[in-house]
Amino acid sequence: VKLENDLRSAVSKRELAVHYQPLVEMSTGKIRGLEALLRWTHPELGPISPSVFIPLAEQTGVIVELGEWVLNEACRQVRTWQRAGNPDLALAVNISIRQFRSPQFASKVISILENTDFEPTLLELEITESMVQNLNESVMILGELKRQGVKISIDDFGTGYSSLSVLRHLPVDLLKIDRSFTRELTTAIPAASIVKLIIDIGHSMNLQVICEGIENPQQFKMLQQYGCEIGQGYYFYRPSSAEEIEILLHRRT
Ligand code: G
Ligand code: G
Ligand code: MN
Ligand code: NA
Repeated sequence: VKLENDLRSAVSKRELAVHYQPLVEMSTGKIRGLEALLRWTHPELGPISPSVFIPLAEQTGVIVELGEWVLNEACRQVRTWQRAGNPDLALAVNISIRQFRSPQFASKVISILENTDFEPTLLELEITESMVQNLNESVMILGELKRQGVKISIDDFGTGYSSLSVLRHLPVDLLKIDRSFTRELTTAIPAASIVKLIIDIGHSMNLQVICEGIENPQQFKMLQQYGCEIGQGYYFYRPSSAEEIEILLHRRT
């Protein structure tokens, strides 16, 4: 209960920060976008992992407020980097299920885009297959966002039970192949075959395919051969603070 209350006040106490991890164009090494990743430094306990506090925020409903804060902060920040010489820089933001299903989710996203002067086609909302429990409902929520040009990305793709049905029914733009596949890419034959298959299905549906968790040059080379166009992982860049990202972008433009 303590941690739960602390989380409620974390926003106003400025204990939260958005970090960013670059998404890299595999053929050129260019940074084509950034994934926003929330960080919480508790005043007594120190850094708390999002895999601990996101589920907590989800259970208590704080995630709705927290999610709005992240989206607003990340749009504001990335907009300044777009203005400073990276006009096509995309932003990927994780959306949790309770946030996705909260009243007015789509209209809140749209008003944040307006308030931050952020180009809708440069925003990629990351949802997971498991969030799509009710296809009709999801199609409605996503439809409103799609009409504005917002992109939809399926995070952790391949780990749910409904991958193909999600692709068949939802207006998806990007697939992010889960890092558990990348990890087994050079060691287990089924993982490599599945990754190649996902890349091919994605391309045949005109989707962009992102591979997560790339950690070494062997994985990078193999994915390049498979035709994967976007990569993310420690091999390229770790998630970093806004200050570090700013230096990185400045050096590269
Ligand atoms: O960055 P890290 O690997 O520690 O993140 C752990 C998990 O927390 C990941 O699954 C990531 O998607 C999730 N996460 C990070 N930031 C956010 C956020 O702003 N909103 C939501 N809903 N999930 C996030
Ligand atoms: O669930 P989601 O894909 O949003 O999770 C993103 C998380 O993955 C981030 O919190 C980040 O810390 C983590 N991550 C990013 N790159 C790598 C990587 O190369 N290896 C591992 N193990 N984790 C990574
Ligand atoms: Mn993600
Ligand atoms: Na993932």
